[in-house]
Amino acid sequence: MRWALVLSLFAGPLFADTGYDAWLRYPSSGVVPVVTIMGNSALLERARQELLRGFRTPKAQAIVLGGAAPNLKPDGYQLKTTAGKIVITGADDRGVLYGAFALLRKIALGESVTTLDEKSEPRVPVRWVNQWDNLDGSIERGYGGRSIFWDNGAARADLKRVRDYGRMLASLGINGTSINNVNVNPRILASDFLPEIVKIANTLRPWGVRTVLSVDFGSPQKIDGLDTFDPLDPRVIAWWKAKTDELYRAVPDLGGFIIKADSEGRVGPSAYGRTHADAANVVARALKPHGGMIFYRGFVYDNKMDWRNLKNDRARAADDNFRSLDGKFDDNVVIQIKNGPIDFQVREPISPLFGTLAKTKQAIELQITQEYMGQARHTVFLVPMWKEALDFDLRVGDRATPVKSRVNAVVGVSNVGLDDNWFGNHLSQANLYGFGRLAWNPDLSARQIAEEWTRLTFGNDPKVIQTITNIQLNSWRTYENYTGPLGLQTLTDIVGNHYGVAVEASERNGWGQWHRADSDGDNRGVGMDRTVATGTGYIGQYTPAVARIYESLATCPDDLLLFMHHVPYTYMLHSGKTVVQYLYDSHYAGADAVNQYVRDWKSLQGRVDDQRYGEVLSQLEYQAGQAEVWRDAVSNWFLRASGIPDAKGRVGNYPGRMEAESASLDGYKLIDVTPWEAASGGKAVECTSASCAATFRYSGSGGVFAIRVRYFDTNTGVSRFRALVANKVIGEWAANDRVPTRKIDGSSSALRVIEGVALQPGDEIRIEGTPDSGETAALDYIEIR
Ligand code: GCV
Repeated sequence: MRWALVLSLFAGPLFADTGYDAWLRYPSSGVVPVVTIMGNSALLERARQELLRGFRTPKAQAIVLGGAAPNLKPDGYQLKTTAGKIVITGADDRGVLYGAFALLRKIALGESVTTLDEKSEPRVPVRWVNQWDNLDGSIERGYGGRSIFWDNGAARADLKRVRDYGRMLASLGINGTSINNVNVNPRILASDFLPEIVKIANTLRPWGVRTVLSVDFGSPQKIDGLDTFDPLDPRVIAWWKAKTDELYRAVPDLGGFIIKADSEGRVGPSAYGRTHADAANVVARALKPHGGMIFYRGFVYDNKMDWRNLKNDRARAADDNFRSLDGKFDDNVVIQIKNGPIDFQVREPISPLFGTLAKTKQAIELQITQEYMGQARHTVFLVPMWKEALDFDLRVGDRATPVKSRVNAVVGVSNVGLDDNWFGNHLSQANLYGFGRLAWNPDLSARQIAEEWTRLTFGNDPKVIQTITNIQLNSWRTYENYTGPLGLQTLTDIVGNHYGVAVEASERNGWGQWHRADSDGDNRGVGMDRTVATGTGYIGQYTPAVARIYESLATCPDDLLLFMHHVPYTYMLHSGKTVVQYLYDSHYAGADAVNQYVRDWKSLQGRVDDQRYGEVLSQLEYQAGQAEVWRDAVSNWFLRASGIPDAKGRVGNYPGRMEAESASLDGYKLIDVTPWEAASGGKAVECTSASCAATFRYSGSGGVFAIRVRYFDTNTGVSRFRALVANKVIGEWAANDRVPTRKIDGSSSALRVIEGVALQPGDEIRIEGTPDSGETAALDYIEIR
């Protein structure tokens, strides 16, 4: 037993690791420091404990914690070595805690701490995350398991995960989190619910993380039965004041509220013909005496727009709604604006509202949870995208105006859950890390953040650092390449799970995520005309210098072309390719890149602990299979729409592929798949009896091949599959993946690769499927490579 323990300590990275510790991994050898605290607070105590837990040097090091560092913004810290002691001072105790984490980061990164003399302070005072957790324990757009805060309508009995989340947030300098969904259950403000909030706030407080509540604007009516929630009604004004006072008596450091109003079915001031300023200010005035803030979301739009009207445009909504209100908000109101004008698509331009609002506080809202970005089943490192947003030059007054210079707060929708690794994917943790680091210092480079995260999370082996950093840094472009390049937005099921491919799901409905790809008529082409000259006029919402760039085809960047303009499929890009050929090429490049990630990751076997090695490998292999579905679906869809073949002859030609519908079927029945592009040839076969089989005859030459089986894995049951060649079993598997669909579609399409199969001409390849609980062991094709 004892030897097993000793061995496991020396086994390097090969032991099992659930990923729970994220980037907070500390050396196991070295001497514990002698830590003295100057002062007395829970925050200082946390800082001390953290140093005792993680600070290790060859000789005992004295560390002094506390005391004010002059001339620092709130939360800032100073690290200084004086007379052999490391002294951590701060603008406040929270700053000292952040200084302790900064010191630990230095140690973990192998930096010298012998002659420290540095200060650091955050760019913005408010660095919050939002959680979209429902009180029943589910999370809207959460991909890492159920809520760490709530279960069955109350605070979770065991709040250990909340404590550990607070620690993770503090390690990044994040100083607040909302704890419930912006699509609010009004009960959050019921008086008898308050003790539940208190439990969570008490757990987060020692980490300097303020609790924030999402509140429903109709609360006065929904909670206390007032017959109105009109923001100008004196009874409503009094209600907000009394409710806020009550909350602050129980949670004196509450950060404030978030409100989503008049958006996606939430009630708002429009019910009484009032403005968003009326709505925000009534709540702001209740918060003001307590130092609380209201984050009022700029995400206001009409989701029932007439798609036939080519002048309608959801992208205009935020600016249209808030432009005339600039200067009318109280000073503790912050307009929380998503980075792009639509909704966290794979690529969007910056929201013009950042340039428009000049007399109103604003926050940039980024999405850490990967809603339209592969839902943590795909690795997509979002820091490069956020950097582009924060660095975007709005040219206000024709002067350099990066977005990061306009915002007073940075907010990220995080949605961690109960999964051991918090997000459902080890590599997705880098997004929370990167968010926190950028919120503190938006000037850090994406590479620096990726490298830092990799070293803290996977260790200092140069090959590991280089491989993981490269995957991360290229992953956004890769994902864009196979899901929605040139500003098309993510070509997913936008009225459903926002995950799998469904090219037309965004069209012909009121949600306004249109890409206007036409297959006939005079307008045959693709993209949404948002120009001032002939389109929706959206481009005119930018400052003149930015508008000029987007308005002209000559200067509009290729990456956003189809967001801004409607062009023929044959339109020549700056890159020298036609639009349609670029669509084909980028999809092949994207799918190839993910296959390369799999190979790259395999080169890390033995250099990364076995558990995370295996889990990331499965994730990347799955992603590679999904990238091919996307590739084939989108390129076939555009082949049909444009009628223009792929100059490289790939689209529609799949050597070695044999469709299930042309196999000899025993029990399997032919079905049409919706959307058609989600299955090869638009068709699949499914089994509605006890078991079925599809038999293919191999007619190629003899050799050793990989057999790739494309099947469907829904979330209704666990079907089983068996593959046989000449009656010998070559593979068996269960369709038990975690996917967000009950349907046979792009989200459930899955790939099984069986390597090293010897085939002779005439061999029978047989796939047997056994359905389970409504999952029909459906098959799309097999491919021999
Ligand atoms: C919480 C998108 C998401 C919704 C989300 C909304 C918002 O529409 O799909 O799940 O609601 O944005 O940000 O409010």
